[in-house]
Amino acid sequence: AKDTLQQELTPARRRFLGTAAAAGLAGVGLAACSDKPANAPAAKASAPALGNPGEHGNAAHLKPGELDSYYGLWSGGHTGDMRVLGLPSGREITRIPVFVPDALVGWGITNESKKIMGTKADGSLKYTVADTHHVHASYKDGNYDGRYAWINDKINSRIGRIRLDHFVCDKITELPNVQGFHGIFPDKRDPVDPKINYTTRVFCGAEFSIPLPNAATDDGTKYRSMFTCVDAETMEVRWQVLIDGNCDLTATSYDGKLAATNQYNVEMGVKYEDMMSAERDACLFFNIARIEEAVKAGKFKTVGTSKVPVVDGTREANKDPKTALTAYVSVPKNPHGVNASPDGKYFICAGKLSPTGTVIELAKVLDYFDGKLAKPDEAIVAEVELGLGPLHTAFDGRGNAYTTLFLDSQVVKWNVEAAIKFHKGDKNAKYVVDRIDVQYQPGHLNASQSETAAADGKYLAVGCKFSKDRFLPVGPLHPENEQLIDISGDKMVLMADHPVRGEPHDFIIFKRELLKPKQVYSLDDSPIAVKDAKESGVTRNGKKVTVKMTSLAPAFSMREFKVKKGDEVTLILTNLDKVEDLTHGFAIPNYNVNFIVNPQETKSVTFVADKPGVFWCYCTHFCHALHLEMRSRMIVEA
Ligand code: CUK
Ligand code: CUA
Ligand code: CA
Repeated sequence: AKDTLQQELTPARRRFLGTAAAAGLAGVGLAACSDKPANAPAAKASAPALGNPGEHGNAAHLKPGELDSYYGLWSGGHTGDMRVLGLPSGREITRIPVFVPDALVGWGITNESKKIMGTKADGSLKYTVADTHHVHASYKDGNYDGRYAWINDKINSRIGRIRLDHFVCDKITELPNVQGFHGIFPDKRDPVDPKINYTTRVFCGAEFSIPLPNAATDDGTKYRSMFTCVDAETMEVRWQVLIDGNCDLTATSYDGKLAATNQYNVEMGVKYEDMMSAERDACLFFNIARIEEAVKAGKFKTVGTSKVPVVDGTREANKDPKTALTAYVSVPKNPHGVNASPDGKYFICAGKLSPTGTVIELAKVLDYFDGKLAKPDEAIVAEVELGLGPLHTAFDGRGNAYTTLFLDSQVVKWNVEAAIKFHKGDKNAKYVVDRIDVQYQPGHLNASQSETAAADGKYLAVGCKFSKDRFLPVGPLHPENEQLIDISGDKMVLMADHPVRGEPHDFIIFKRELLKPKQVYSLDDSPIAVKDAKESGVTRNGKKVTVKMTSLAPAFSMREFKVKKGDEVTLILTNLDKVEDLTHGFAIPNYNVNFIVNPQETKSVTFVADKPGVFWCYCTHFCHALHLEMRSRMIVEA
């Protein structure tokens, strides 16, 4: 085995892999998703772009004590969490548990987190698996305002909200009537009220079609998909739109008037062969103001037991553009990704199975809704060849788009206005500006501030789905390779590889000044805070026992407490330490209890004291020279 490893890592072997892979490029098809060697020539990849550093040189390496200049919010994939990275260093600063339990903070253990996550009648968690793909944050005036971020769970169709003052999830909503909730995007302002220049809605696209209401029907022609609007503040579902085809990703316009989803299954097939049978699929636009008028006017139905208003967005019901709620703009074969350009003018859909990028002009989509265009497809202003397997697009704010090419293992930089000229017939318009190999097979990419009107064109992060030979081997499961590219100059320059634990998809990158997180809680943040150590004690109401406790390094307010076997114990712990970074933990052996309390934070747990004996409750989070001595005894009397 050692020999094999050695062989794998020798330069000759890598060169061989590179050439073989390059030769294999001609035959790419669906098979490129397979376990074949990476497409990008490894020999080339192993020669880093030193000697050609862009404006940022090797800024990816920060000196000890230096802080990053950007926050990155990453979806965690099927770990169900959200990751916070600092950029350009690529250092992972924290993980925010959302849909799945987390042992560090006690997510899924404390009463407060269980209430957010959702429980069954017996008090256990409703779900313990999730699959997060997309993270987007709230806007004001076209830029991030630092209030919230939202993240999707594709498995159980849940949307989670993260408060960006505390970096914690505070609400989760399960969407009714849908499966495979995938694309998510907040609006950027209200379509009608000019005073509402900030996010008030979050749009959610459902990828899978199901019988409505769900029933055991194997006839796929009866399955339908919906587009959902969630209220950004209350997190309640406002309305849904019944559509033809499916949803994949979601984008919103800067004027608040339009939202869109790319559709790869206009065929409404249940097998992939059927899903790729049509030459063109679609980018489906939603006229938000009209949809909300229809809801207000009572022109909706409901589905099953759900009370959510469902309006009709199907092709058949929306033939007259002047009253249409939806417009289906056709896009080549199984597109993936729809992204809004920072100038507010265009949505770009990548072709995935077609080597093209489609540029749709939003002003023309609005013209269509005004009856000024005969067909929605007249809003297409460019459809240009980019390379094989285009997926997602980011922007630099200087008119250039950057699209991942999954099959080519590349990022292509292209100029949008030049692409429009080329499409119009100016064959001298050179729209492809640059290409760079990435390692390997990129999915999402995003540039600093790319999803805002303040796109700054400095850094581009690329989420490579395969890392192959880029890191020390750690067994069969490889990390993902999040690469960082300097896009400040004409040529893209690869700056760094960063391994991340599987399996992030999308992420956003924004200037650190846009966030002002709090680093200490307020006692008033919790209605059950034990605000003074003197309030500590055990109170009994029949078999229900409440234990109130505080922590102040290096001691808990009660060195011991007694309960009786069979009691239902609710333990409330407030951390009275005010010092930044002074977190305590609270673990009870054999009771499956462990959680942390940050400075001035309160949490509670409820459990049945079913085992008699002495249980040393101890602090799990290193806090003080006497951290190991920071204990309390729970004495459960038989
Ligand atoms: S999807 Cu993963 S690479 Cu879920 Cu945004 Cu495109
Ligand atoms: Cu308190 Cu460790
Ligand atoms: Ca299709």
